[in-house]
Amino acid sequence: MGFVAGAVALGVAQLVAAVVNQGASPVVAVSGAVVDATPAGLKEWGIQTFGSNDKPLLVTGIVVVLAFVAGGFGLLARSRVAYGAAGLAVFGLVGAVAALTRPESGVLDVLPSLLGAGAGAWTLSRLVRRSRHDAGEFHSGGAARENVAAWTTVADGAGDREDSRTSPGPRADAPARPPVMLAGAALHEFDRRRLLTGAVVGLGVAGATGLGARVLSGGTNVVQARQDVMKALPRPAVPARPIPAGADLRIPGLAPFVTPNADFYRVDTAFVVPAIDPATWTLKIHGLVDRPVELTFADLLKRPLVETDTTLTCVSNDVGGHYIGNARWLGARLADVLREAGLRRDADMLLSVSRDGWTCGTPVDVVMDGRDALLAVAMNGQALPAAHGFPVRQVVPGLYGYVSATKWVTEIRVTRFDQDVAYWTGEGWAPKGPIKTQSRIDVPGEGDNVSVGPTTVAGVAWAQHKGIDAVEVRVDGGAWREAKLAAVPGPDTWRQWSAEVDLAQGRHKIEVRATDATGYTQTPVEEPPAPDGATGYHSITVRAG
Ligand SMILES: Nc1nc2c(c(=O)[nH]1)N[C@H]1C(S)=C(S)[C@@H](COP(=O)(O)O)O[C@H]1N2
Ligand SMILES: [Mo]
Repeated sequence: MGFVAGAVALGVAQLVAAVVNQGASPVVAVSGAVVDATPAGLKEWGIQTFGSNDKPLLVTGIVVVLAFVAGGFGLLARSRVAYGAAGLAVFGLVGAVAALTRPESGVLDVLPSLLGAGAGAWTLSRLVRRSRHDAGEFHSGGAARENVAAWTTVADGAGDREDSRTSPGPRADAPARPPVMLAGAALHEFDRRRLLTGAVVGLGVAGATGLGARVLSGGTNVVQARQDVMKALPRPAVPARPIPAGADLRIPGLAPFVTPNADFYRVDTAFVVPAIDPATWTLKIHGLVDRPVELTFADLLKRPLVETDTTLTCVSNDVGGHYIGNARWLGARLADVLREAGLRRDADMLLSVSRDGWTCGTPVDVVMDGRDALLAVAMNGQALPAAHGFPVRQVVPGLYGYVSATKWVTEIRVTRFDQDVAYWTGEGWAPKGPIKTQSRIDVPGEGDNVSVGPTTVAGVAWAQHKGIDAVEVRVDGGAWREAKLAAVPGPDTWRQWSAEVDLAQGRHKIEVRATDATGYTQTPVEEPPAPDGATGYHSITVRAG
């Protein structure tokens, strides 16, 4: 029972992991945590002794240990179901904590362990109930034994029911069973079959969920593949400009200049993150080109790679929204690849296609104008996280994600806007999506209480590929006052800002607006995100007291 419950827990956990995040499988997370916690000497011994088999061996070891521990939970459940369930809960917690301690983990990563443990505990309680039905009534419960005696007597016809009672007991409680149930041995057999069926069903569920997880992840171990890519990442031929010392004002509550991968917003239509093996990945470039090409991942890594700091932004943001993040990308120049393929003059759109069929239409002139439009393979020094496009995605400074940032990209069809329609354009969003100049207040937070007198207001502003020239704030509709701008490495990232405002007692509305390097100042006119990006000033209300 314990083993079956453990198998169900593991199967469900793997399946949830495949759906939620390629990297969050509890077994993989625990393996990773074990490896990290292993002293260097022992680790090196493991690598030397087992070579590249060290990881499969570790996983096998963990699974064997899990099988024994799960069997132990079955034994615990014999005295009380709750003990077994508690064991599984501890199991789940260990998996969840291991998942959270992995680099780049997020809160969602606890789901596989917790849902798996829940499914295991439920299975255990069902199985124990089936076995109780058997053992409880015929081998342990005193009252049950008594009832058996009573029924047996009746069945034997050996006299009057009163006389047959061998011990005092609530005769009225005896269930009114039909005579066929009287043969104790037959009932015993029947219940054992029920228990067996339950166990078989449990194993079936475990197998099916485990198999489902494999199918969903395409049999590709993305965690392993990412680690391999990480080892093979070339140095940039063109390193990014160093991030200036003053780029991060380090104000608590203010978005950091570089968004860690684990905190980076995620927007896509993929219910299951595509699992792509870089060894078989190719990028097909065809359509309005003289020489269609199909690049492999190795081809891409052989090209001179460029490193850039670029802020991605989603068109779906309300004013003040958080679907925005800044990362250091490493990748091949898309413009060079297109030029080599013989880009035709009449082409004005790149219809990029993701492994899962999602499409994106990018204006050719933007990609070719010299900005750092990349086929990116790394994000903040790591291979792309599975959720952010592993192994290759597009990054184009200045365009909203839905027209530029194709993750899991496998194909670029060079075409024309008057001939093709990309995924979101077909849903009514604008065909071309230049990012609108915007700004956001991060500190204080909406509705915060602050003290009377000077208060620091801080946030970020962005106008990718133009650059931010000024940020102003005003209180209660008063005069605009210039904020102090943090340093930036270039025009393609967001820019932190801060300002001091003096607040009298009471409620106050604080607003922000930005001016980009073309001289354009944000419009106060409020527009919703559809069809081409929200406008208006971000504002917060605080109470000074
Ligand atoms: N394959 C694929 N790529 C995609 C999308 C998608 O749905 N599928 N969404 C796009 C949108 S709308 C945005 S804003 C960015 C978000 O990138 P991120 O999830 O890495 O932050 O990815 C873009 N690339
Ligand atoms: Mo987006």
